[in-house]
Amino acid sequence: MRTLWSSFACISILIISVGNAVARSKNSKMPAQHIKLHYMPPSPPSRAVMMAAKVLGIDLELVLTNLMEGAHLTPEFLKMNPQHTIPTMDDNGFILWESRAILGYLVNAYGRDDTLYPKNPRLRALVDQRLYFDAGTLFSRYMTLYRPMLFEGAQMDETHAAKLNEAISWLNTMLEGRAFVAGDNLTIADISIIVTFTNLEAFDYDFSQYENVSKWFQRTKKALEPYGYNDIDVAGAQILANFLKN
Ligand SMILES: N[C@@H](CCC(=O)N[C@@H](CS)C(=O)NCC(=O)O)C(=O)O
Repeated sequence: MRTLWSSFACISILIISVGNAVARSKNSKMPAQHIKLHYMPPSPPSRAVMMAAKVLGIDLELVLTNLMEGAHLTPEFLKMNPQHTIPTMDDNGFILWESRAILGYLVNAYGRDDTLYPKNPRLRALVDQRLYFDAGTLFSRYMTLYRPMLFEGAQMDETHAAKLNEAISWLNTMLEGRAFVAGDNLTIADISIIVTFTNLEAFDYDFSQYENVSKWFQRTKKALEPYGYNDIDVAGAQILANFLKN
């Protein structure tokens, strides 16, 4: 496990430009200083935040936080985030963790409009419902199945796989008559949820029987392609897939 992550150890801070210059110059709401994001490339919630930042045209200062070397357990990191999780955001001293909260904050603070996270109470409630479903059910069931396989060398547990399939079937129903998970356009809920499916695809997990989900996955991939889908999401999932195979 150490070997996998140690290849990242030499990089402490990496700044990438995730904006587009035109969007940035036109948008007076852009942060005065780079927003720092403590992350690791394979971390699914970190990948969601990085893609959302790209969609918003925000430049992130990516701070590699090597979990395998305990970089999240140092006194400095724990002072910032006692829960020691990545992603953790530092926007000029404003610290926030929990990827879905970060996604909402970035749109509220820096979105040129509210498309990604609507202000309309009912539209927003649907996005929130999908985000809570993701955090509490979908991603949680994915982790229950894959954490032992990734980190303990366990075999696939069919009971846990059935529970994950049940969650995917619920998402399939939520997508009935909708192009994206909460309506007709891409929102932060799609960005949060897609990382799980990118992992499942990289792990050769078959979810093709869920037709709405399969079509949504292709549609959302296309929508996010200009915003680092391949470089951020697929590349991160591939690191995990290689880890799983080894
Ligand atoms: N619900 C959190 C999950 C964060 C999380 O568990 N991140 C993992 C890496 S993907 C982590 O930091 N693990 C280290 C730890 O919990 O000590 C989110 O969406 O941000």
